[in-house]
Amino acid sequence: MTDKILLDVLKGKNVNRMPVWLMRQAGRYLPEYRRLREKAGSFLGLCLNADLAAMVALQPVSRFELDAAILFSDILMVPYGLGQQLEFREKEGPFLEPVTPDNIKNLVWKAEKLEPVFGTMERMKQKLPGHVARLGFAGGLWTVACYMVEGRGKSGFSRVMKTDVECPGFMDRLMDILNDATLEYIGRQIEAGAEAIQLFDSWAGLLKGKRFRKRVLEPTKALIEALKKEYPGVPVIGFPRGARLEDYKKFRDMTGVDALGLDQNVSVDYARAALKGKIPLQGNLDPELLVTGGDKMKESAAYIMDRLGPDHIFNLGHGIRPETPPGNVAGLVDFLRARQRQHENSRSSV
Ligand code: 1CP
Repeated sequence: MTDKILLDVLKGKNVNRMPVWLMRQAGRYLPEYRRLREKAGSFLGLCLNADLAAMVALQPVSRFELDAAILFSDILMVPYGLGQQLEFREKEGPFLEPVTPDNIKNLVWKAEKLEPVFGTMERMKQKLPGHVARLGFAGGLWTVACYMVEGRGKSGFSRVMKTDVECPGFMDRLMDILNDATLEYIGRQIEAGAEAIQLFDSWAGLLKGKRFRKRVLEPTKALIEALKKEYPGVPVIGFPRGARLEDYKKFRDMTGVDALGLDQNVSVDYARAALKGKIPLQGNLDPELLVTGGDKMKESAAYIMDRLGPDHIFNLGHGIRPETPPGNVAGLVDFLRARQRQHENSRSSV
């Protein structure tokens, strides 16, 4: 056993308490984040300022009793390191100059452009309390390819869906480039101090059947295999958000992930009956419930905890929404801790 309960769960050890962390736990819902974000001038500037980014990563951990801190960066830093033009516009999200068969040759990976991101992880290693696990992350290759080809997020992904059907060779080439860049991006995070990695395949759910296999299952398996060769002791949490239920199962069984992140559309009962057992699960409280808070949030959290815990990694089904009152996050974490103590007491008094 280590003193990091999240790592214990990821390594299959028995634990008496459920680890908790929340996707996007650092971000716009926190006033102290908004202040540092303003100081940095832009979101990209914040990601490339190791001192400020490390402070941001630590903010939620100093407010709430969480078991992990996640690197403060973005999945789109890989396209940035490949030289693709990237801009985060206020309230509109990311804009990239779309990659096409004509300009793909211009993508050249330069890890040195991301030196500050690795510096953020080094600072997290120096500053985080010993029981808090350090998570690194990257986007799933399909999801990052979606943004690179589409050029943006909000308006949907029709261009990349069409390109994948009409120019599969181009997509294969892009995914190969992304595989190599992502491997180094993750490797450098591990060398800087990351103890586990989450792969966010946020748009996995756009695909099904053969295309899910080709763009999600196979590339994830290859990436994890290569990663495990170099860093066998570092667990990987996979998150194929929006995937069909049968695809979640395939993802669990075929990719080599050490834990499976569930979005809020996977029912807890299905997860318990069909997904739980082989590897730890993570998720899947609806982030909307954290916006409303109150008894409904607590009931759903208790349901997840009772049906899936304690070797479950408590989390949301997707990132915290910016409009979430920070008090609700405190309410959730305190509720989980208190309920756990209750369970422990009732066990020890039997
Ligand atoms: O204005 C701001 O301050 C920027 C908002 C923001 C933040 C706080 C963006 C822009 N990215 C991030 C940080 C971030 N992104 C983290 C670290 C913080 C943490 O988790 O605590 C992580 C893990 C991500 C991952 C990420 N970025 C994903 C995967 C998870 C998910 O949400 O599905 C995706 C899809 C992105 C792309 C992205 N970056 C930012 C935005 C607004 C988006 C989504 C764009 C869209 O498709 O609409």
